[in-house]
Amino acid sequence: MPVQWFPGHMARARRLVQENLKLVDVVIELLDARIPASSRNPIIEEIAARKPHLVVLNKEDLADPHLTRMWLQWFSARGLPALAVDSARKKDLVEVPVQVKRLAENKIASLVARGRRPPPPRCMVVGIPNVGKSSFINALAGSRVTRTGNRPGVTRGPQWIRLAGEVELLDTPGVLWPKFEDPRVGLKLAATGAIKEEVFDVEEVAAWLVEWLRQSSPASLKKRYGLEELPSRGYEVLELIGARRGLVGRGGRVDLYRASIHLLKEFRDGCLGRFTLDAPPG
Ligand SMILES: Nc1nc2c(ncn2[C@@H]2O[C@H](COP(=O)(O)OP(=O)(O)OP(=O)(O)O)[C@@H](O)[C@H]2O)c(=O)[nH]1
Ligand SMILES: [Mg+2]
Repeated sequence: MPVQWFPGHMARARRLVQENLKLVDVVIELLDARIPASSRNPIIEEIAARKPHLVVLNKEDLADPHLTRMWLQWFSARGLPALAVDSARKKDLVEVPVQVKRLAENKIASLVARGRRPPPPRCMVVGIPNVGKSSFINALAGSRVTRTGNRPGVTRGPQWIRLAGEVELLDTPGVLWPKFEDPRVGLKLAATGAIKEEVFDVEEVAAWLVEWLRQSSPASLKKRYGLEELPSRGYEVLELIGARRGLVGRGGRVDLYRASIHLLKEFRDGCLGRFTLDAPPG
């Protein structure tokens, strides 16, 4: 069953991003460093291209550092300034206002040339659900000015935040798009937490992720769950994980749903290691 999630509130959020574009000088596109390609919303990408545009790979702490460096090079080779950050680490964010001001330079210069005092640059922070937009803004502001949560769909409406006269930021609700052309994009978005669990088959996504891990880093799966051998089918690996963790139901059989939830949570929390599911093209 392909993963898909584009409810009415997301269509409204997409309109909100479109409507607010004219009010802002810079668009900050937050991507998930674990899936820099799959977390790029093609609709947002098109909207953002009309303004000076900064790419931020968030949750850098959960991604493979080598692949993050490659992705940063990939973006800059395409003329897109890009930074990698962990929104819980303040020092990662010092470069953000610097880049924003640089991107807003032309506008500031034209206001100064007309004898006007330029207001702080205005930025809209956009990205998929749960990528960390509100956390990123709170970290920049140095306090909890906007609500966050470890599930998609926390921010429901737009919210302006001013950073000590330096920059103004607009927090927006997470937006996906109506159809994932490649079904693997849906699986990766579900595995990393951008899609709410009620709308996808948790066991299917966990089995896919386990197969990916078995191929990319079998040692981390074996070590985390004390397994000597890994069966080739994802569901069989999940059975072993469930048995190891005592996630059994009635009759002593492994509860595959609970094993799947457990694996997804451990992956998202970084317990298995730092992984990037998308490699830069070419
Ligand atoms: N490890 C890690 N977790 C992060 C980072 N940034 C945010 N998070 C976590 O990701 C979850 C989602 O954060 P939010 O800031 O609410 O995400 P959002 O993009 O505003 O989500 P919506 O408003 O639902 O679209 C929270 O549990 C945060 O603590 C980061 O850089 N690293
Ligand atoms: Mg939010």
